Amino acid sequence: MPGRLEGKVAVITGAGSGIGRASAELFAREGAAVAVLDVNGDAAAEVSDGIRAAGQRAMALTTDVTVDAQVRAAVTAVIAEFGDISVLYNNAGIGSTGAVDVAEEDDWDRCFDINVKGTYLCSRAVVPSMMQASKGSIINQASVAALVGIPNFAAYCAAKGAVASLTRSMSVDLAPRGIRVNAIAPGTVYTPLMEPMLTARGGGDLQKGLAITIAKYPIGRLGDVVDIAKAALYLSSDEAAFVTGSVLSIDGGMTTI
Ligand code: 1HS
Repeated sequence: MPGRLEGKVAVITGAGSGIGRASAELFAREGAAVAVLDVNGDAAAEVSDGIRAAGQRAMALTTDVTVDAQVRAAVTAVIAEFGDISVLYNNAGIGSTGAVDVAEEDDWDRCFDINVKGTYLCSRAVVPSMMQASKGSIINQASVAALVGIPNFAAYCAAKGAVASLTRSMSVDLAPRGIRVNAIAPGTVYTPLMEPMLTARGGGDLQKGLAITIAKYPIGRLGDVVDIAKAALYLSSDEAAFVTGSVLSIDGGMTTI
């Protein structure tokens, strides 16, 4: 049976770990040639090597999504290796904690640089390739923090809100060119990105922070990286041909209460 992404070329940022890694592995199993981008080149190489060892197609690129020259070089390398890009998953992200009165300016800037500017730079670099093919799917990683207020997350809420708004803006501009643009708004997924926040929430106790956080989720657990990867797979695939401009909550009901 053909895979759901057969014939597609997918670029995934922040794919050396967490949701990005799970998505890279899932997309490759579903037939995509996957470019694994990460600022941590060793992590990207490990993910790419694993995919190739399983007999699927992948390449690794060391890429800081906030540096335009690196982003452009990566996109050029992917097109040279695999051809025009069909899917871009702007997954690379960083957390930032602190209410507005204590949020550090450096953290604020870094949060916006990676989460928002990185999404812009990668999209800008990839869109010409998608226009060439008159089709494509871009998925931006928003968050439940784009939809509801999360205590002590001022910069993060603001940045993810910007990602959701950018998604809607991109979707109207790019729809006439055959390019769909959607965002995923995950609830908390247990990844390395989340550990400092969970530990802080638990007053220095990771397990306590986890328990406090799980209590916010009607479904009774946090997300798993695969929960989010499956949503990204759907949005990447032709099954989502009529879906653009959406912000898809994958959050165990967290934003309903
Ligand atoms: C990090 C991820 O985007 C979720 S933001 C924190 C939400 S919650 O788990 O504190 O309800």
